[in-house]
Amino acid sequence: MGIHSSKPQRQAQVLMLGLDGAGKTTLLYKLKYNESVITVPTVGFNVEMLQTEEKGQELTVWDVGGQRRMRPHWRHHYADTAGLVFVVDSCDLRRLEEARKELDQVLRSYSLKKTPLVVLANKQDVPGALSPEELSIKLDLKRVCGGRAWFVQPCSATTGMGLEEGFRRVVYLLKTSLKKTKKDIQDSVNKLKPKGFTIMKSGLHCGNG
Ligand SMILES: Nc1nc2c(ncn2[C@@H]2O[C@H](COP(=O)(O)OP(=O)(O)OP(=O)(O)O)[C@@H](O)[C@H]2O)c(=O)[nH]1
Ligand SMILES: [Mg+2]
Repeated sequence: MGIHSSKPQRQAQVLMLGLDGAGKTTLLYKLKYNESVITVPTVGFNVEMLQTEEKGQELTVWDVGGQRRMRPHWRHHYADTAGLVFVVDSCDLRRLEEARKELDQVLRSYSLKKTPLVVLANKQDVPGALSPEELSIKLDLKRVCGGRAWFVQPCSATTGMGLEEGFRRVVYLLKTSLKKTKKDIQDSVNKLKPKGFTIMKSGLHCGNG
């Protein structure tokens, strides 16, 4: 991640959301430049390209501000989103319910119906941080995720722990859901085949008769 190659082959848009203060901007720049930046609350968005080891797969990561007044703008980014990253402050127990509600609302959007989701359980360097298991229960992920592919990755934007793994997981889920889509298409083609042949045969039969 963060290493530029001369030949990017594939590009996917990743939308990174989460409540204000969850650590989105900190983790984006840690991942991109391996630097700990001092952030201010994001008004608007930051966008960065990340190169992955996955055969030139490039991710365009949109980090959209999470303050209350920014949240109505999230939906403007849904249309082209291939993968969703939702960042949670694993220590902010007081606002977990607010995070759950926001995530639930995002995932209800029709444009994101099948979009794979990686939840980044950030700030794991802070004592008392909830584990990924605890977070998935508190966020009610099994229910709010519906049929989509999802994964919870523990991480720390301060130390960098788990960040690359999290985005590798995004790439993996993108590939998997693509495969699934291809498989779905193949399955429907297979289902159609016998009918197609029957129709053709009967057509021929009729025509020849
Ligand atoms: N201890 C610790 N602090 C973190 C971590 N990630 C972010 N922070 C701190 O959390 C605060 C908020 O981080 P930001 O990256 O600005 O949060 P954000 O999600 O971009 O917030 P908005 O732009 O308002 O949506 C900053 O003071 C960061 O230094 C982490 O993993 N561990
Ligand atoms: Mg920010």
